[in-house]
Parts: sequence; C-alpha cells; structure tokens
Amino acid sequence: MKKIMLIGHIACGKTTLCQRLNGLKQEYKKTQTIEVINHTIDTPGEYLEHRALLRSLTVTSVDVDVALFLQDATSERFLFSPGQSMAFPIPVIGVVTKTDIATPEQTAQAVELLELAGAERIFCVSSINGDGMDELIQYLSE
Ligand SMILES: Nc1nc2c(ncn2[C@@H]2O[C@H](COP(=O)(O)OP(=O)(O)OP(=O)(O)O)[C@@H](O)[C@H]2O)c(=O)[nH]1
Ligand SMILES: [Mg+2]
Repeated sequence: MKKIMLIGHIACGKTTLCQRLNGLKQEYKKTQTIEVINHTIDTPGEYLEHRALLRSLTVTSVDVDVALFLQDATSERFLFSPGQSMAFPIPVIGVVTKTDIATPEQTAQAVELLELAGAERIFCVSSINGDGMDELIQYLSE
C-alpha cells in the first residue's frame, strides 16, 4: 500500500476517506492536527486554506509516496492554484469526493479543476456509498 497524504479544503471529506480506506468506523471528527493512520496522513483543511501553513504540508510530504488533492464535487470553493502539484516533491493525484450527492456536471467540473492543479490521475469517489473506491484502492495498492 502506498503511503499517502490527504490535502483539501475544510470538510471536503479527507477524514471520511481516510476512515474508509483504513476500514475504520465512519464518524465525524474535526481534524485538529496532522494525523498518521497506518499508511495515511490526514491533514486539517486549514493547512490548505491558510497559506502560512502550506509549507508544513510540503515538508510532511517528503516521507510520502503520493499526495492526494481532494475536492468536494458539491463545493463552490476551489482552493488549489493552477499547477500547485509542482510545490510537492512527490506525485500528486486528484480525488473528487461526495459524488453520491453531486450532479454529473459538478463532478466533471471538479475533475477539470484538479487537472488544472496538476493532478496526474483523478478518481471520483463517494466515501459514503463506496462508489469509485475499488479503482482508488487498486491504484494505491499497485
Ligand atoms: N454525502 C457525502 N458526504 C461526505 C462524503 N465524504 C465526507 N462527507 C461528509 O462531509 C463532512 C466533512 O467530512 P470530513 O471527512 O470530516 O472532512 P475533512 O476534509 O476531514 O474536514 P477537516 O478535518 O475540517 O479538514 C462530514 O459530515 C462527512 O460525513 C461523501 O463521499 N459523501
Ligand atoms: Mg478531517
């Protein structure tokens, strides 16, 4: 299993995805600090939202195989800048979350924005009903 780090805006679904990938009980818990769960590093959305904290993500990523940029398909907020993946010394993939409650247009737009941020592959998932999860798990275990 690849060692991964989850990055994305507040409430985009990082912790819920982390729980799903690690077979943990799905329960809401606001992430307060960078947390390591098995091969997964979960980060608080504030680290992306407050630019002064961004550097900490880059530093943490040195010990990681791949960074996951997460985008909530239903959110109007998109906080990754074009080409932001270049700020990380490791491969970056994109994960569009909450596809169970998004329209196909919202999902497509989130894919486009993650491409713009430089994600080299993009997966569309729901951590609630499991849609798209098999493909993501397959990639992470390659
Ligand atoms: N419908 C749906 N809801 C989701 C999904 N993923 C997460 N959520 C919900 O979105 C809310 C926020 O999820 P979190 O996983 O805590 O978000 P986060 O990115 O860890 O947020 P921070 O820790 O604040 O940065 C919770 O109420 C989740 O149940 C999903 O795939 N589908
Ligand atoms: Mg969280």
